[in-house]
Amino acid sequence: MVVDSITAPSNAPANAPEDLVAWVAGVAELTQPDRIQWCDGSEAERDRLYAEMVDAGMLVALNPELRPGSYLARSAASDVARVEGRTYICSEREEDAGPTNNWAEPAAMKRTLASLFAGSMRGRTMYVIPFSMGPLGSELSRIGVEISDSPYVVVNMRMTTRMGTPALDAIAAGAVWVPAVHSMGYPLVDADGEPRPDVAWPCNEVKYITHFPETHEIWSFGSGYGGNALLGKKCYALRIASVLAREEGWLAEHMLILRITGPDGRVFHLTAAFPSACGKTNLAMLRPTIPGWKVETIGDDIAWMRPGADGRLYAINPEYGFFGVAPGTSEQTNPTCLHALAHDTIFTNVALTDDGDVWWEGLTPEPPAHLIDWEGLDWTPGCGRPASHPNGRFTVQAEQAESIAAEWEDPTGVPIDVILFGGRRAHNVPLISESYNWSHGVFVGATVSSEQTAAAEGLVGALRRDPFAMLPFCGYNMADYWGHWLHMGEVLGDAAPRIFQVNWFRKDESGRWLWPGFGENSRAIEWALRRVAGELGAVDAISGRIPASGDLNTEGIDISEADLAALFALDPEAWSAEADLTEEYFAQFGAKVPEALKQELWNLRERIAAVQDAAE
Ligand code: TSX
Ligand code: MN
Repeated sequence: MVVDSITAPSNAPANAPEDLVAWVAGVAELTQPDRIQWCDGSEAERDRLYAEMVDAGMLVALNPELRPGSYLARSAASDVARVEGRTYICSEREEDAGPTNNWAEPAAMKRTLASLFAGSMRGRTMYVIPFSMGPLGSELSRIGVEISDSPYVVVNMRMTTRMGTPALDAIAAGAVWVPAVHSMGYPLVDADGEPRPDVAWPCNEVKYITHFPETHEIWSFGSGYGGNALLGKKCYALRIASVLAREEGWLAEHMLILRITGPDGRVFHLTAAFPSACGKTNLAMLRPTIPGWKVETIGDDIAWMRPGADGRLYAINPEYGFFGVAPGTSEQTNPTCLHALAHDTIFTNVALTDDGDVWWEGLTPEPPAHLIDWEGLDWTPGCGRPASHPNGRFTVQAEQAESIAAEWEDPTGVPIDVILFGGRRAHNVPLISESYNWSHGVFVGATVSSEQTAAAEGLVGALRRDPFAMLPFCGYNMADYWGHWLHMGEVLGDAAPRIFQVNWFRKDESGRWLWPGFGENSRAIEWALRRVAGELGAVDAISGRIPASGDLNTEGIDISEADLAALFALDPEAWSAEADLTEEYFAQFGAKVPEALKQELWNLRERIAAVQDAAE
């Protein structure tokens, strides 16, 4: 389905509705591509694109014996991550974007975009990519159409969303769809209109990742990387979906989803929100070390949740694949993930081995003697540069994970029992504690933080807040989002999931990890599930309810009584200082901070004071 003239948008599939065809024609008129290709999502289409990209030098085909069906892309050094500084929420009113988002007036941003997109696809193919976030036909799913001039985007969208003809058929049957326009911003003509050659990773110095929450539109210019370009993921499934969710009474969250079966066969479902660099994908593919427990994966990044007919909260994973950070993934940290990457995987910005396979920091204790690094340069172990970019990625279909649950595509979703909020905290926050009630849980989610670990992040040890792990992903005012969570608690009532705070990263004074983490985290999860099952009591503490002595299952691990006590130690002075920081943090949201969260801060101070009084 390729035509040579944009004057013939009739190359659209016969069932493409008029409004879709007109939108595609309008974007083509603006961006002036040489060709339009409507993507059907087939393997033949994918293989044709792979071959074209290998020919053009945009992809390296990996050794089919070692890594069948797999490819390596190397991006431009200037285009290696999401660009939060260039990400905008363009609501009519600035206060609806809130203090944690960049805001631009929608009409002004549309003018800026119109000039950037004008002619931006000259010399290129414009791909029309219909996709479904969530299983086709599910009440919880949503359709989108991305237009992109990047074939890399097409093959990645095919693995991370349900892309192609079935999504177009849903539109033809009347489904509402979100328009999402993407251009790398590198037309194959120069400023004088003369043809110019392509490059291995086209992009533009100028980047804009823009969202229009009132009209439910996405426009992204200048980057070909990850969440900047695969618009179904962060742009749609989080930023726009968070807006839709508030309008319609559901939740679009930056959470993994797990299915857990206990020794007695009882099944639980859990979602968990963590800021970056906390090992979310590792938890999504957890191998429990405690006998009799089984963990299966439903999703590793995003959960869409809605009250079901029985009043409980049901979750789907809107994605079809994983787009995860490769460095640090190993047989030790996440064997399930590593095995999923054995074939049919796209790697981006990792190193190439001499035998045509991939390597990244952390994959093996010893690096190979020679590599081609993520920038395409010769690399040897002593050279002083990392071989892969720290944000180097894999793209793989979820079904390739051996841990994937049979229910992961269930259109009704799975009923959620437990929600975890985690951060990376060397001090203060215990291994696990249970929220006193829903509004306390929302307070915990709203105040989640990680300690900064690198000077580049700011003051080392300072708290970086990442409320609900949604700081860069909420499509509207963060304080209004907290209000929506409080509202959902009222809707759910007694059927609401129980909320827990976890911290795998606590250290002693000498900087030693107090908790072994990884598969052993199943012990903390077991405690949470046994609480939900009503099998265990708990001890009221400053942060919430913590395990009574002996209730956390430590059978089979070597952990001293002193370390165990230190994992749950709660210092009232340190918590008092943290409460002061929380008050300052809330102040930036002004009058929008919900009363219930101010009350929770008050309650926290009361619990701290009670401990201090008892000590006197
Ligand atoms: O992913 C991690 N998880 C969650 C696993 C399900 N990581 C890696 C974080 C970077 C992405 C962790 N690192 C975890 C963890 O639970 N815990 C730690 C800290 C840690 C690191 C190494 C050890 C112990 C703790 N090693 C030994 O004790 C030998
Ligand atoms: Mn994420």
